[in-house]
Amino acid sequence: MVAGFGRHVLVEIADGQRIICHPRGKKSQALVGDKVRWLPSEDEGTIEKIDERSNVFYRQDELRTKSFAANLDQILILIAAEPEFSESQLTRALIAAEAAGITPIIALNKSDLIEPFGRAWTRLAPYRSMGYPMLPLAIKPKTDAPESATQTDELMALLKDKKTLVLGPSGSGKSSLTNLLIPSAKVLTAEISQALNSGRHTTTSTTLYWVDANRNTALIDSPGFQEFGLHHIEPMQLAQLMPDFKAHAQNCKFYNCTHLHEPGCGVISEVKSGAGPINIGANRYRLYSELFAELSQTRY
Ligand SMILES: Nc1nc2c(ncn2[C@@H]2O[C@H](COP(=O)(O)OP(=O)(O)O)[C@@H](O)[C@H]2O)c(=O)[nH]1
Ligand SMILES: [Mg+2]
Ligand SMILES: [Zn+2]
Repeated sequence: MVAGFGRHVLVEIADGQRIICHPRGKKSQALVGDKVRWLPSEDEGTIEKIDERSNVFYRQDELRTKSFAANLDQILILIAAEPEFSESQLTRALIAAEAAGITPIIALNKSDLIEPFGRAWTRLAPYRSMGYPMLPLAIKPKTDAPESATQTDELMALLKDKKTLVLGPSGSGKSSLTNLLIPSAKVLTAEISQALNSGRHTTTSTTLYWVDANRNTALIDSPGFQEFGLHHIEPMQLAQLMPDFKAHAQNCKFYNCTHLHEPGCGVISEVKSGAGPINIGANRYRLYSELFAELSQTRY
C-alpha cells in the first residue's frame, strides 16, 4: 500500500499501477508499506488480507489519532540548522524508532548556514555519543554559499535499496529532499489527492515514493512531527529506549527503578557526577522526567 486517506487507500500492483482500494470491514486497517492481497470490485478494489509485518512504526498523538507505516528499513529524522530543532521532538522520534526496532538516522540539513549549523551540530553531540548514525546535509544550499554543491552523496548511499520513512519538523527540508530525489513527486501528490480526495475533506496523508525506476529505493513522507505522542509506550519502558539511560540503568539497586528518586539509582548518580563514558546531560534527564510524567497519566 502506498498512500492512505482514511478509508481510501492506494495499492500499487506489480506493474506499478496504483489502484484505489477500500479495506474489507473495519479491522483490516492497512498501513503505508504494507503488502496486501486485494480483489477487484467494480472499478476499484477491496483489501482482502494484509501480509505479516516485519515492523510497525507507531506514533500516537492523542488517544484517538494514530499514524503508522509498516515494513520500514529505517527512519530518517531530518532536522536543520534553522529553524532550531526541538530536542524533545528529536528524543520522541528516537524513542518511537527504538520501540519499533527500526534504525533511525539523524540528518542535520543546511550545512551552508555555517554558524547556526555549528551550534546545532554541537547540540547533537550527546546523540552522537549514544551511537546514533548522524550526517550533515545541504539539500538546497543558498546559491551564494561558499560551497554550493549539494551535500547528499552520503545520504544517497544510506537510502539505496531501502524503504525510509522521513520525519522532521516544518522547514527542515523534507519537501526539498523529496523534490530532489523524486522530481515527479509534486505531480504524483496532486494525482493522488485528486484520485482519493475528490469532494472529500481529508488531511494530508503518508505517501510512498519510489526513488529509482526499479522500485527498490523508497521514501515515505509523513506529516505531523510537531505533536509526537508516545502514548503507546509504558513509562517503565522509557529508560530501555534511551541508550544513555539504558547504559546506566543496569547499575540501579532496584530492578523496577523509575530513576526519579530511588536510592542507589545508577542514572541519578551519573547525572550528578557526570563521570561515566556515556554522560547523561541535564537536558536528557529533564526530557526523561517530563516524558515519564506524561506517559504516567491516566490511560484508557
Ligand atoms: N540554506 C539552506 N536552505 C535550505 C536547504 N534545504 C532546504 N532549504 C530551504 O528551507 C526551506 C524549507 O524547506 P522545505 O523543503 O519546504 O521544508 P519542509 O517544511 O520540511 O518540507 C526552503 O526555503 C528551502 O529552500 C539547505 O541545504 N540550505
Ligand atoms: Mg514540506
Ligand atoms: Zn535508577
